[in-house]
Amino acid sequence: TSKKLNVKTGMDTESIKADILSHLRYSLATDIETANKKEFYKSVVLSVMDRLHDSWLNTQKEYREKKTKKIYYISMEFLIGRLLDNALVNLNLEQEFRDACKDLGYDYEEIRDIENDAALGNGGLGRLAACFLDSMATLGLAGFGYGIKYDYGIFKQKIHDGYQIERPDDWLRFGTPWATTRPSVMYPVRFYGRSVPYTDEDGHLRFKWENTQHVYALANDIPMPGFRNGVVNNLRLWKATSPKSLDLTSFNQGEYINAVRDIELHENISRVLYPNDKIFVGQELRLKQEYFLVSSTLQDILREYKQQHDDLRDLPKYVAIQCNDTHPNLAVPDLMRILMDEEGFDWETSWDITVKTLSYTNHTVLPEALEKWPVSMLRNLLPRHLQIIYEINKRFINKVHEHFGDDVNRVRRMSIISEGEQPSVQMANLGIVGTHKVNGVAALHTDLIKKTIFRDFFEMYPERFTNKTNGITPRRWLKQCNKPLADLITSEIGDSWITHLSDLRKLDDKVNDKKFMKKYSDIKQQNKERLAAYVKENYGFELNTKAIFDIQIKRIHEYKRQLMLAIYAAAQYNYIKANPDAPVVPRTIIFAGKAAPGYAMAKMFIKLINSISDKINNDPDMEGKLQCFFLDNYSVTLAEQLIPAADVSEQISTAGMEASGTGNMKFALNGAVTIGTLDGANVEIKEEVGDENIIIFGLTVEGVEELRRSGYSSWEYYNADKALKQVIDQIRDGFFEPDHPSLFHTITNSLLDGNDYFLVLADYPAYAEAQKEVDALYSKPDEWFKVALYNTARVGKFSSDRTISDYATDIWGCEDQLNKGRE
Ligand code: 26R
Repeated sequence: TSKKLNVKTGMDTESIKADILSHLRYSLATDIETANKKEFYKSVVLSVMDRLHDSWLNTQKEYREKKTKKIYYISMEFLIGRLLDNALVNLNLEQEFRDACKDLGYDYEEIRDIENDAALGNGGLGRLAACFLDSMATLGLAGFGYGIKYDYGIFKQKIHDGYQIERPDDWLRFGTPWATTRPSVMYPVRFYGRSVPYTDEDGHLRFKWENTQHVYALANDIPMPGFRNGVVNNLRLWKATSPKSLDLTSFNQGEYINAVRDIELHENISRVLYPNDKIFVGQELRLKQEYFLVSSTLQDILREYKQQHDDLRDLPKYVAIQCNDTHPNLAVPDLMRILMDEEGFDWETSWDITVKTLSYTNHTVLPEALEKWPVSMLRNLLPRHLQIIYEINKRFINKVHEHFGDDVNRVRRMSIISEGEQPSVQMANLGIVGTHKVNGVAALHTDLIKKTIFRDFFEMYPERFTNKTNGITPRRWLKQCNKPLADLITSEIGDSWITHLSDLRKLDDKVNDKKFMKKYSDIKQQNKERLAAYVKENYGFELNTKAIFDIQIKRIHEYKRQLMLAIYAAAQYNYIKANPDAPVVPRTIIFAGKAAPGYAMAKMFIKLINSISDKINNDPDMEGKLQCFFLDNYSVTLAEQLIPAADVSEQISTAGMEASGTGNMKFALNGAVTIGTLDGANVEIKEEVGDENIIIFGLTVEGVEELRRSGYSSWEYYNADKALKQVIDQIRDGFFEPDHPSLFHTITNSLLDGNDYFLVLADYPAYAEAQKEVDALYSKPDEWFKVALYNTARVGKFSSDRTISDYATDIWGCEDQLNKGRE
């Protein structure tokens, strides 16, 4: 072509090709003839980065120049997954890069699949943070993500002989071209030492934190582009590095070698993501990670602030800091410490600034997940912070007395410090007392925290509590992962839905449009076949694409009740064996999910699912009727394959235990029918799609309470339901594991002698009935796909754009930024 190439920023295929070739040669010292796929992938990403840099710099410059209020989202987890597709969708350069790859001899899909997931999270909380970054950029909010650049993300899961085994997730082995290290942005983070009182010039008592040890936090930035709006926000991930100034001159050779070897000890802080989901384990390294994140982030926020403003008393006017769960709640005492010890403010002024700047999101009511750091550990690691926490608590307890009078039990419940054998700091209480807004993540969840775990606090500070129902980004969870459906929708109603998801309501009218409905159902079939090919290729299983694809994917946890679906699978097996000639609606049940490495019961569930799967899949009588699979190593990328292919979405937690769920939203958007309990956001999904378009079963929160109060006995349910009893007996007696018949006794004991805390048996009969409804509906394809379409059309509320707008308006005080960003 005669057009002049603009190698670094040209948006045409020829410029992009030239840039890829230039990166191969000048960034990677290879060329198109000798490069391997990984190198080609790297050059592609570097070429994408070139096309982000101007917008990235301009966006940040504009925020500075206009003194825009900045929103800091602090999170120990960002489960962002792959970035290439997302960047290209947002830049609107998918076709150009596809063509460029093709012209250079590569298949785009093949290159895309080189990328390792950035799996810096456990599950819902981390993925939510990633969706929020996408929405903040798309809305044009000055949003900044702050987290840790773990060398190892969530472990890789393999299955050996049916058991989960864990392998390190070495995602950075070949580096990542998405992260830019910023040597100019580095802060010391201090630990240990002691708090020393002194009197300042004005005669005030003050404290210095002395004799500390320190590590450095080094900034690594990942660009977060908005959807086709020229905005590129920043995700800053801190990497721990050792202090540079080791005094090596006094060392002999042995000490020198040891000193260099010890560098690695400092770097251990950002080595690995803790793989616990909802179980608090009070390890010092984890506490170090949390303070490492908080300290470096606050230093960065305040340095940036001081470059643009001169009075820290205006901090809440220009800065909002959101803590993702209690994990970053040391921000409360750390900001107090900075304002008092380093900036010289008095307590009251510091407190006012701190509370008005910070807010905190609660993501679970499970008591075992609440962080309680031993006072002894804090005293050792962060003595000045502990001292401040004690002072916060003292002043707070006085307020409690003022508010409620002498109510010792209430004071004990509300105290930030819990006394007893092992005094500890209740991080949730600290978060409520030290911030101006506390939010739950779905309407039901917010009601529950007000009535249960935070009841006393709600009575004292009702205006502090607010609901922000979770959401998901429609860019990744429809436009990217389900291109055929996205294209069909756009051809019918235009593409405004990508940023205004409620516009999907326009599809409501299409239920009677036969031609449209044919296309809609064909796409589901096509997605099922695409998934089948993927599963064949990656797992070796042959999925029956004529069957209902019935999918449960999420962390393995007792309260999520994977066991209930496993029991249903076994019961179906028994039914088909006993009624070989009876008609059945074919089903393919698919599980995926990781168990925390220390969670024995969850790991046993995986083994059980695999044993039941083996039984089913190896029995010729099941052919064409029933299949069951556990897909190992669940990830964001695997979810992107599974969700568009799902017919049925399993959302079957014990009512009151799933704070929100976000997978439920992704499935509904992609036209799967939910079978679920009235828990978390399922309640709101039902309100949106209508009662006829979701299959709800089982105990409600009130029902659960009532049943427990009146004396639940799982034995009664076991004896009352023959099919259920048969399966439990089979599990107990080794039917699924003949070589080790007692293997699953931990499971059956917890169901029977342990009285089934999660009420699997209580809900099972209703669940089995609901599954019959699924079969009946699926047998009438026209009706089935109407229901499916109503799901796609009516879940616009669950766009994370809506969630973020609500945070912006009710918590962050930056609603003025919303309309600008939308253009
Ligand atoms: C510190 C440790 C005990 C811990 C690790 C991880 C505590 C909590 C978590 C993560 C949690 C609680 C989590 O992921 N919660 C989920 O948050 C989602 C987003 O709000 C919800 O959709 C989901 O229901 C909830 O379980």
